[in-house]
Amino acid sequence: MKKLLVVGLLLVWAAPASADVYVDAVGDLHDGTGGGADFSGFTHLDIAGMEVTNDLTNINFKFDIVGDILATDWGKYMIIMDSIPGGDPVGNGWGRPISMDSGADYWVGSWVDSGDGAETYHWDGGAWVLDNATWSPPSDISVSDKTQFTVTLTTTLSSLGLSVGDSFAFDAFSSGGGGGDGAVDSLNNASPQILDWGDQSSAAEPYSMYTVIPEPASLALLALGGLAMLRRRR
Ligand SMILES: [Ca+2]
Ligand SMILES: [Ca+2]
Repeated sequence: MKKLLVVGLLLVWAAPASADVYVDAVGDLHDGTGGGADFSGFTHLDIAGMEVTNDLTNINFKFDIVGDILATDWGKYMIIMDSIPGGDPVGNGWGRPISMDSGADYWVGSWVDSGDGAETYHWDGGAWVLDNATWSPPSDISVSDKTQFTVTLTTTLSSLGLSVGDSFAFDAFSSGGGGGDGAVDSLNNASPQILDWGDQSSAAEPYSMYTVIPEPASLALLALGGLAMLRRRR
């Protein structure tokens, strides 16, 4: 029994944090061919992928970006979510020309300039409501990590109406600082999402999906419990 316990504890300790990884094309910003804007030099707006993780309290969205977001720091990074029936099929929390045809319920917007910051919104059936903002503490959401090529947003599950076992559909975008700037890149779309700054676009389908998991440590402890029971049966 003691040996099994030790093995079980080592498994808990060695278990890597699991992450759901989403991959986007690199170099998929419109280059101006045939008109519109040439975004191709804005590699800090080129999303390479995203990793999503959660524990029992928080959910983390880590954007992987092709270009250096420290050297060029005006990028805006956003997430649109459909987690419950209904929602807004035409807009989002920031009033950007970005939508989700299935009906958006939550919106996360962030910026890596001006000292970094982020906000969460929910659709209340008639309007978008700001729930959390880093500029108005206490805030559930934060820019929890930023490196040359990543920005990680952490917020509470409850701020997005989520509990363990819930699934939601989402897309993630990059954009510029203008209030009318659209989705220059979409995580879900391997082709250029828009041709010019102000173009309207919808979250690309098929949507990315994420299911809120029980804490990995809890799973490991459950496995440990199973081992102990097997041992007892013998
Ligand atoms: Ca991309
Ligand atoms: Ca894309």
